[in-house]
Amino acid sequence: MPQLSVIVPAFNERDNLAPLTAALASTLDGIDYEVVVVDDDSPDGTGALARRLAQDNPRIRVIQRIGRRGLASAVVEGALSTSSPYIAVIDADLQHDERILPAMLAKLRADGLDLVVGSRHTGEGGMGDLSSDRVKLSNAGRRLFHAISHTHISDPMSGYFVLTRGFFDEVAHSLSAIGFKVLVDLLASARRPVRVGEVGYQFRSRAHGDSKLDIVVELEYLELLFDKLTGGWIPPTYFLFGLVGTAGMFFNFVAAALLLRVWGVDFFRAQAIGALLTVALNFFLNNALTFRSARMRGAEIVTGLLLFYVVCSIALLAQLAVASALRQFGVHWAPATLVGIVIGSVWNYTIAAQLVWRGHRRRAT
Ligand SMILES: Nc1nc2c(ncn2[C@@H]2O[C@H](COP(=O)(O)OP(=O)(O)OP(=O)(O)O)[C@@H](O)[C@H]2O)c(=O)[nH]1
Ligand SMILES: [Mg+2]
Repeated sequence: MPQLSVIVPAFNERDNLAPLTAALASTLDGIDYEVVVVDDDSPDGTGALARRLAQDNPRIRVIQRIGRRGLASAVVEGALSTSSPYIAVIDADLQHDERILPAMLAKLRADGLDLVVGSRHTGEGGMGDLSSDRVKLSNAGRRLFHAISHTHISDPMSGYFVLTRGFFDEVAHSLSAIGFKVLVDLLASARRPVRVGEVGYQFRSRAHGDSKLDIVVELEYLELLFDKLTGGWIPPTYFLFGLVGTAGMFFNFVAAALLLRVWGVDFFRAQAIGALLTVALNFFLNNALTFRSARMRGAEIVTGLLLFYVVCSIALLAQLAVASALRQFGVHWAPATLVGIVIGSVWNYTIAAQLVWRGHRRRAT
């Protein structure tokens, strides 16, 4: 049985795999290890190349997921597929300096820690030539992490770390497995103080392939934090649904105002057009963000949009029914309105998730 399983999440990383596995072979000389490449059916053939490499090197294994995407879930499933007492996670694109891996493992064992992070903010560490915008984003992420967790660690945004099987098993069922920030997920899922250590390294720039980091990844980090803060009781997609709905309210107001005051449309029509446009806007935003794992394309969009209009109308009726029923029981207008809004939005979310975007990603647990 290998002592160390090195999990490598890889999407469209064909040109990086051979250099990475060669670098791992030379740095991990003397350690009994295996490499688990977790590929999400990359169009560039990363999975096929990994299998070819595995033919020559029995230390390499491949998991190819079809119809799935996601860095965090790739890492979690890679770790679950192994049995070694130590698990490392390293990016495929050679940005993480593999030469410190033996030192990270040695520290984990010698100091009896749960987890050792490859850090860009300690000792020899550095951000390399990462753009100043990316550094700012990373710093904002760090601050948010420190707002939800008491673990003292200089680089919670790192994707490079080694942990013990025991610690992984302890938190595995509480992981959200959303987005890119697996380390934040692991640390925030622990129900006790985590024993962490850090080893510094210089972040390298990407040699080949494209970054997968985009605005959705940032939103996913907020989703992850929301999931951790609510203890998994409220679906994180509801949080995005709520954000989209709030943005829609502002849009509705501005659209109605423009129609009424600038284009001289009468009051009732301005309300109706504003509301219809807002539902369409909400549909497209939810399709692109909230329910992106079941995103509709092409002709599906037309039926999806029509269905969403029906669902929203029913939600509106439910909202009105609840608010007026409460009013009849003598409840003050403010709580009656608020309860109506909450019932309407929960109803809207639930039916939209079940009916319009069936099969969107749900929590693993
Ligand atoms: N299996 C799998 N791996 C992924 C997915 N998204 C990203 N990865 C891998 O996760 C690692 C980190 O992704 P990157 O795009 O390098 O993100 P980053 O390092 O924050 O951004 P850059 O500095 O621009 O490279 C890489 O090895 C990617 O191939 C995914 O959906 N599935
Ligand atoms: Mg990268």
